[in-house]
Amino acid sequence: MKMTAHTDLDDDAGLFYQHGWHSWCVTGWRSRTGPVRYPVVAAHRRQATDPAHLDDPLAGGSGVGAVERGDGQITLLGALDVDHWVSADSTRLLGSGNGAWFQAQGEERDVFNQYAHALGQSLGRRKKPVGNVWCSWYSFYHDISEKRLDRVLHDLNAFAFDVFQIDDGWQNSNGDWQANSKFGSGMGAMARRIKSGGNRPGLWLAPFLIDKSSAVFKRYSQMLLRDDQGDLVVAAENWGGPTYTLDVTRADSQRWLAELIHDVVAQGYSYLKLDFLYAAALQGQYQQPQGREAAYRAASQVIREAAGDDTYLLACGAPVIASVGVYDGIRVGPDVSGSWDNVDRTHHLNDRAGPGAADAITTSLGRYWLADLIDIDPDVAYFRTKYCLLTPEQQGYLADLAHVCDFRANSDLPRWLSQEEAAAMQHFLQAKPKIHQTGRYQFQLDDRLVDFSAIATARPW
Ligand code: 9PG
Repeated sequence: MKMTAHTDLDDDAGLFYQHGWHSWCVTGWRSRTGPVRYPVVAAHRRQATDPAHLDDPLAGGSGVGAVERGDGQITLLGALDVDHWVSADSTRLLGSGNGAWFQAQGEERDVFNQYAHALGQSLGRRKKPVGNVWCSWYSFYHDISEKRLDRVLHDLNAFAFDVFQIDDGWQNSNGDWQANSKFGSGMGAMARRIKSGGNRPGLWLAPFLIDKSSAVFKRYSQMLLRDDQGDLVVAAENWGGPTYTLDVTRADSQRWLAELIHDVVAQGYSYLKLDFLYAAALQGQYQQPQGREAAYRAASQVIREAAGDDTYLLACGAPVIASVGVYDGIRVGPDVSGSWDNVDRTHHLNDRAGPGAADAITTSLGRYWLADLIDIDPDVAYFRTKYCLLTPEQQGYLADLAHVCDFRANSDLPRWLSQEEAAAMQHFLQAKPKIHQTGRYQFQLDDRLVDFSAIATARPW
C-alpha cells in the first residue's frame, strides 16, 4: 500500500474508528489491533467493504480514521478528497491515496466536526430536508403492484407523509427501467396519483446495475465493466442471477445514465433512491482509468445534472465520502429489518452489512458526524407489531435514531397498525425534538436522554 500520510500514536492508544466504505459497511469504534474479520460467504464479501481491502491484515476504513488517546481525546486522520484509505497499526494511523489530508487531535466531537467542515469546503454540502418518507420495501419487498400501492396511498392520507417512495419491484429488470406488468397504467400515471394525493413521488433505481436477463445487457454489452481476464464484473446477485455493472467512465454509459434519469424525472419523480451505487466503483478495466471513487463521483455528477438541482437524490449502498456534495441524502447503515440481530449472519458468518436493526443503529450512529454535510438516512422505523419481531423498546430505539438523524421514514402498511400504533406513528412523524449529542452514543432529545451505548458496543468486530 502506498503511504501518503501518517500520524504517530501514543503507547496507550485505544480503539480505532473504522469508517465503512459504502452505506452498508460496518462503521464505528473497534479494536485497533484485534483480528480483522470479513464475511465468510462470497456474496456477503462483495458488500462488506472496498474490495481492494478485503484481505487487509490491518483494521482500516474509507477516507477517515481515528484513534482514542490515553488522555481521553482522539487523533483523526481524514482525507479531503476521494479514493483514500486510513488504517491503523500498533504505532501509527496510516493514510493512502493522493491528495490533501486533515489531521487533528482533541475532543472527539470537536475533531469530527472540524473534519466535516473541512470536507464540506472541499467536496461541497447539500442540505434540503425532504420531510417524512413512506417507502414500500420493508412491508411488500419485491411484491409491489399498482393495486397494492394505490390502497396504501389511500390509507396514508391520515398520516403526515411528504414523500411516497416506490422501491424495488416496479421495473422489468435492472437495466430495463420500464414498468413491469404489475404497473399496467405506467409509472407516469402512478406518479400523478401520488402527487394528486398530496405526496412527492419517489422511485427506487439501481442505475449502474445491469441484469443478465435484461434487454440492455444484450443491446449495449460494450458498456459493461470487465475485469483483467476480460470477464464481466459481478456487482450483485440479489435478483436470481448475476447482475453486472456499467463502465461509468465510457461516454456511451454516461449518455445512457443521463437519459435514464432524465426520463424518470420527466415522468414526475422528484425523489430518487439510487441504490447499489458502489457498483460504479468496483475494480475493473475502465476505459478512462482514474480512481474508482473519482469515476463514481463523475458518474454521480452526470446523474445530478440530468436530474436537476431540485430533484432529491438519496444515495444508497453508496461510497460515502465520494457522495458528499452531489447527493442530498445518503443511507448511513445497512438495512433494518423486523428483527434485531441475525446472529448466524452477523456473528458466525462475520457479516455486519446484512439486514438487522442492531447493526443499522450502530453503523448509522458511527456516521452521525456527516449530518451537517448531507442528510443521513438511518432507514425506516417500525410501528407495527404485525410481521415484526422487534420489541417495543427496540422499536423505540429506531424511532429515536430517526429523530437524532432528523430523517423519518417508515414502511408500515396503515392497515397493519392498531389504533395505538397508528397514533404513535403519527406522533413520530410530527415530532421534531431538539437534538443535542452528549456522548459518543448518547443524545438528548428535548429533555429525554437516549443512550445507545449498550447497542453500539454489544457485538465487537
Ligand atoms: C431493494 C433493497 C432496498 C433496501 C436497500 C437494498 O446484500 N444484499 O443481498 C442486499 C440486498 C438488499 C439490500 C441490501 C443488501 O437492500 O438498502 O432499502 O431498497 O435494496 O432491493
